[in-house]
Amino acid sequence: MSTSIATSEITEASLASPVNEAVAQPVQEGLSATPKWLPAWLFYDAQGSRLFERITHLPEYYLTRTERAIFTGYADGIIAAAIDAYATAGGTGKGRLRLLELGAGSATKTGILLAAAVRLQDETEYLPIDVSETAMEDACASIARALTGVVVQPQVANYVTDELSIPPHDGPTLALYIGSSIGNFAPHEAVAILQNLRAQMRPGDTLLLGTDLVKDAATLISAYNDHDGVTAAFNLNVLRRINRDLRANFDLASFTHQAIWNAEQSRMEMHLQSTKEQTVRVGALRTSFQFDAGETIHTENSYKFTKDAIRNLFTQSGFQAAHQWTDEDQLFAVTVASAA
Ligand code: AVI
Repeated sequence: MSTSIATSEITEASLASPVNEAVAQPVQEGLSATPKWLPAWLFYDAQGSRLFERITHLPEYYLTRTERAIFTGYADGIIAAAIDAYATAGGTGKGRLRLLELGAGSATKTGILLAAAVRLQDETEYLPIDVSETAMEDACASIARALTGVVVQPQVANYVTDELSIPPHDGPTLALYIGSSIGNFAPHEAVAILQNLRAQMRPGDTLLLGTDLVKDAATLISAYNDHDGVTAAFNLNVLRRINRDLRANFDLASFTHQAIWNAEQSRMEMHLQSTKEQTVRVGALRTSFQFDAGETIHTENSYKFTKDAIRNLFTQSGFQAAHQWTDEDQLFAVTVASAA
């Protein structure tokens, strides 16, 4: 080992704040792989979450406004479907319908369904489950501000990696998994998430799943490659996060955003492409990663569903589709399924 390398390692180590292992491990694994990849959850630091919020307002990103419009148009029917499914399954609990949500909801979309539940039964329990305490606090505060009659009982838990533990309830539960969040998981992971939820449900409980539908490639690609470059900034922000969390020296100007429709896998893919041959140092890992000109890092999959694929997903995870609502352009589907 040369003196200069030893010195730089000591300097990096001694300047180091404690290494964020949750970030270090997947970055080490993903950037050592061929082709290189990074997990999509790395997008969501404070800046990434702000950029995602901006994406949801972009004209090209039809997903959020379309799902919201379906909720606005059919909220009463959605709540009625959940209550009916409980009665049909012979549920005898005396309690009111409660809403549970995988992920911390925002007042806007979840609030539409909560408001419908409150209209029907005066008071509604709402149990958001999210890994981020901060996201949960923000969501609970905005729900509480926007709606009276909602009793919020947040739970901090990772519903992807850990077994869920949902408090018992003497009445029906409607679990929300909305916003096309299921689409960011590989098919086997999506089944595992829904099975985890199903294991905690009782006969007559229901799941409301929001899924983006397969459509023409041009519409999909522009939703993930908007004119103003907000999605590009969101994608590139993952490198900024690694620079900060792991003391790396990614030059963001030498990577470009790519959005690709993979028809065979039925998914939009996001990648970051290196514009030149370069070496990137990741101080906290004491490793450098080599990039060829044109080499890519695969940063996200966003699966798009046909109606058959939605039905299959439910069947594989122990649910049965009961009602489905879509917009008139068939962009997005909201399906209520009962625990089979
Ligand atoms: C959070 N998720 C459902 C978004 C999606 O559409 O897959 C994340 C996103 N990626 C690029 N734009 C939005």
